[in-house]
Amino acid sequence: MVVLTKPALGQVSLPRPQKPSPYFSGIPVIDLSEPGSEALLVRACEELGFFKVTNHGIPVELIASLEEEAMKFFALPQAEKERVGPATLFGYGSRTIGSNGDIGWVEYLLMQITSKPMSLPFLMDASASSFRSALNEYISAVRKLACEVLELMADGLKIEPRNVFSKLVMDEESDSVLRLNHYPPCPGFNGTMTGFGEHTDPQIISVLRSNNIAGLEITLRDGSWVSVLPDQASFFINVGDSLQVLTNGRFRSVRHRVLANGSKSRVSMVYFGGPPSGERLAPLPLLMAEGEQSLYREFTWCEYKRCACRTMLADNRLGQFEK
Ligand code: GA4
Repeated sequence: MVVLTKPALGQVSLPRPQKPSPYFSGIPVIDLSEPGSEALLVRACEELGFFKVTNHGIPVELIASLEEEAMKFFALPQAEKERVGPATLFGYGSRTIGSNGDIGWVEYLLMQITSKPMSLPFLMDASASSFRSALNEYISAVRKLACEVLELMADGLKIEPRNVFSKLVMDEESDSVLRLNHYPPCPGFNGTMTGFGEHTDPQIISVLRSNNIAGLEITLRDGSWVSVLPDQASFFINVGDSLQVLTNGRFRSVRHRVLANGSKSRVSMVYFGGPPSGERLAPLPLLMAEGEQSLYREFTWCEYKRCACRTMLADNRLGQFEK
C-alpha cells in the first residue's frame, strides 16, 4: 500500500530565485488632498491598474500598531502559529498559497472581514485583545479609504451615483479579506526568492501598505516587469479583476508579484475589497458607448471566487469569462 503523506512545510521545495526588475519611476501618485485628482486616477487605472495614494488621512500610529502586532504574531514559535492554520482559506499559512500547489517564501494570516468586528477566536492569549483592536481600527480606516478612492473613480469616469463601485465594498454582505504577509529574509541568497508568485487580484480593489522593504513588482502594458519603490507612509492601490469587468476592460487589473529580500523582512498588510457573494458582475451599462459589446459573460462573485479557488496563482482567471 502506498501512503501519501503531506510534506512538512520545511520540506516544501522552494521557488526558484529571481532577479529583481529595474525600479519604475512612473508609478502615478494621487494626492488625496488635492482637488481634481480624479482624472489622474482614472488615467492610472486605465494605463497601469496601479497607483500610489498620499495624504490619505490614515494616522501613522494606527498603521504602526497593526504592523507591530503582526510582527509579534510572526515572531511566535512555529508550532504556535500553526495552531491557527494551515489556511485552507482563512487562518495562518506558510509557504503554501491557495490549495493548488503554489508556494512562496512567505507566511501570512488571511482573515475574512465581516460586518461584525474581528473576534480572532484563534488567538487565545492576552495579546489577542491588542491585535484585535488594531485590526478592527485598521480595517475600518482602510475600507473608508477604498471607498473614497472608488468614489473618485466614479467621479473621474463621470458616472452617477458616485457610490456605484463603493457600495459593493461597503455592503454589509461584502466579501472582503485582510491579508497580513511576512516575507522573511532568505539567508544564503544574494538575489531574491519568489515571495508571492505573479497573479491578478480577483476582487474589486486592493489597498496595500508595506514597510520600507522592496519586493513588489508589477507588469507594464507591454508585459515587462518593474519594481515598485516601497513607501511605508503611503498606500498602493490595485485594480482587481472585478473592476476590470465592471468597466468592460477600461480599467486594467494589474498583474503583480513579490520577491522576498535576501536579508530583510518585508511586511505587508493588504485589504481586498470584494462584492457580496451573490453580486452579478457585468460591465456597467453607464460605461458602455453606443453599440459597445460586453467583453465578458455575466457571472456572480461567488462563481468567480469558486473559479479562483480551482486555479493557480498565475492563471488567467478572467479568460474563462471572456465572450
Ligand atoms: C490573490 C489575492 C488574495 O491574496 C487572495 C488570494 C487567494 C488565496 O491566497 O487563497 C488565491 C489568489 C488570491 C488568487 C488565485 C487563488 C486564490 C490563491 C490562489 C492560488 C486571498 C484572493 O482572494 O485571491
